[in-house]
Amino acid sequence: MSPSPNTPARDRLRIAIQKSGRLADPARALLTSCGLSWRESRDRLFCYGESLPVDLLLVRDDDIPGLIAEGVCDLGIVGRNVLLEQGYDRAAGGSALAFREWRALGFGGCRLALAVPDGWDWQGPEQLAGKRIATSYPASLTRWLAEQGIDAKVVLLSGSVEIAPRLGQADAICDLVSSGATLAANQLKPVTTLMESEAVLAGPAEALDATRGELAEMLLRRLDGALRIRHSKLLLFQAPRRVLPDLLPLLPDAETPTVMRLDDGDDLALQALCHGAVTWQRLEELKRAGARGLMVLPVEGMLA
Ligand code: PRT
Ligand code: ZN
Repeated sequence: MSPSPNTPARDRLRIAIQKSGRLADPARALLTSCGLSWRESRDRLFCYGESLPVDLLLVRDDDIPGLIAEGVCDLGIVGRNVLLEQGYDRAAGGSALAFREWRALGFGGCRLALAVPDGWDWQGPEQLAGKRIATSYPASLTRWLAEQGIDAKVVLLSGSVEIAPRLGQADAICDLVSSGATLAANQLKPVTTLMESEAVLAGPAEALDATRGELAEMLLRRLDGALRIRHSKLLLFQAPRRVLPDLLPLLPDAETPTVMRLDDGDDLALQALCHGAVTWQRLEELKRAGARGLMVLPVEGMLA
């Protein structure tokens, strides 16, 4: 949905993130790593961007898709589970999809799973026919049940879904799981995954206007760089040219290394950006294969 014609054009980008909760700190840290900084307002609901015209709105995660749909915010960081749930809900109500996932962000990982009491001899989804399933994700569950061709009753609960079977409110549940400890503590076992989730950058389904579109593109470029180097290290070392065929297989996660010749001899200086863990064991393997002067450096930023 476009903002109403009476809304004055905004030339600052506005990003909604969770005010408090699991995604609040990592979302802010990620945006900070993209070079954003803010002057905090006293109520801490709105943070004015200082380094760039990019402001933050601190809200409940459930409000983020709607804020994007209404054009109040341009982007948001929210769990895919929330974004899809609200998308399915809007689709079921006949609304066009006004928001979509722009990037997966690699934190806040969890899954929306169906869980049944430990004592169930789980044979498959058809066992759910005629049963009551408690969930805070009715649209996702309803859609999945329809795909499976199962007629079950969806019991909507806003919280404490895990205790519903013990309270006799439901026969099974559909809820978010990460470690599985909460399910186990409630004598439940996960049997099927409906959706894999993580924090995502959400944005409007349609393009932003020119000014905010350019800001969003710049942010995406920085974000892609930040995500790419999140677990990366720069590896510097020297080696005789003849051992290269032994060294390169030890760097399967590295981008094509930069190779420089040292003097006129056979010696090379190499630098490789490794996207996996550069452990002591790996350094020792490289040394055994003929590398020397191995140095591992953190990577602060990257712009492709
Ligand atoms: O106040 P607000 O509405 O903003 O926050 P909220 O309470 O709705 O959300 P919050 O902060 O709990 O979670 C935000 C997002 O984190 C979710 O939408 C998911 O995308 C993501 N996330 C990742 C999780 C979990 N992991 C998770 N484990 N959200 C909830 N849980 C619950 C899970 O359902 C279980 O009850 O945490 C409990 C512990 O999980 P186990 O499996 O480790 O025991
Ligand atoms: Zn919430």
